[in-house]
Amino acid sequence: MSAPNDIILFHYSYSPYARRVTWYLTLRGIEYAQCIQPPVLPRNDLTALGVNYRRIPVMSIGRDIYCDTRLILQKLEERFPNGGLGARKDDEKAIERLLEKWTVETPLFSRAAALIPTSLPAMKDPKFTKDREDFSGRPWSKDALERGRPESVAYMRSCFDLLETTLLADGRDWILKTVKPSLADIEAIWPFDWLVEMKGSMPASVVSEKQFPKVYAWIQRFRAALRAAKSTGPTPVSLKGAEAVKLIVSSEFAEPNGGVDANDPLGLKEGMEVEIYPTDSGFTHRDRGRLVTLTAREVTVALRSRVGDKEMRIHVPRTGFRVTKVGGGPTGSSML
Ligand SMILES: N[C@@H](CCC(=O)N[C@@H](CS)C(=O)NCC(=O)O)C(=O)O
Repeated sequence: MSAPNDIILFHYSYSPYARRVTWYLTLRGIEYAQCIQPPVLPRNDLTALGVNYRRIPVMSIGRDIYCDTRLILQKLEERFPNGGLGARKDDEKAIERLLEKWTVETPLFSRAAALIPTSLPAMKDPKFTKDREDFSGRPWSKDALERGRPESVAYMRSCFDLLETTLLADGRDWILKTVKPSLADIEAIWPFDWLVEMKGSMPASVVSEKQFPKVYAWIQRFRAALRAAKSTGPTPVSLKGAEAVKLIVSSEFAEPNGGVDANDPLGLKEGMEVEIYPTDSGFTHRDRGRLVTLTAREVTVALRSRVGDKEMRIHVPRTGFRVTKVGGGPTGSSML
């Protein structure tokens, strides 16, 4: 077994974040391997690689491990520049990046997630709810979820409205008036597609095809484009955990280190022992290693895999993650 293009995506199929990446790969026809993960911890395959980060998806290219879809999509755009889906003009790039920030970095997705019907089997499974308590750092309560629902419906309605009355208002097929879906469509569509697919997430009297015909039609077009790309494109190679781990630890690095910016506001130095972790959720799962890259857009630490004792490099985006020097010091604490 091998991984086409050395890419292995660790995910589970109903992760809306993972779909951002699988859709991108499908629309581009890029071959890859996948290693399906359980929806709750433990995730032994990632642990074997030395990865503590607990969110999904994670992508490896050789011994470089990329966390967070913002960084994963950027890396794929750079690694496969011919036929990339990213915008070319500055104002279009701005729309694309602002859409990424809107859907990934604002409360939008947690509002969407608050609309998961509490009648879904997973929501009644104590293993799942306990796992998500640990993830969010907040106690799980069906009553609190039900009480918060009307506010979240109102929040999401305003998001549907924004798309209906601005970006899609003139009847265009795709956000940047492209002939096919572009990265801007992926950046925008994923939470909306997820909610529309999830029966019972929103009352039809408030959010439906009737109130938001352009958003619903855009979602249908996007799904059709994906179906078409899937029917002609490559099927991902499925790897078992042990196979994926073996392939990764015996491969090379995909890219050189990016260096540590001497001007970075944190004042950290190359080679320092640091911890990296997300600031919004899953923050108790930290990766500790030697700082090898610190730039305006990325942080990378080198650590060793548990299986095979090989150096691995864990990459995360520069924003939405905290980097702290092990043992304290100037960056060892924060109020946030
Ligand atoms: N900002 C992250 C968010 C990823 C995220 O929150 N993923 C969800 C799955 S959709 C997750 O990891 N949930 C907890 C889990 O699966 O352990 C990204 O863009 O990749």
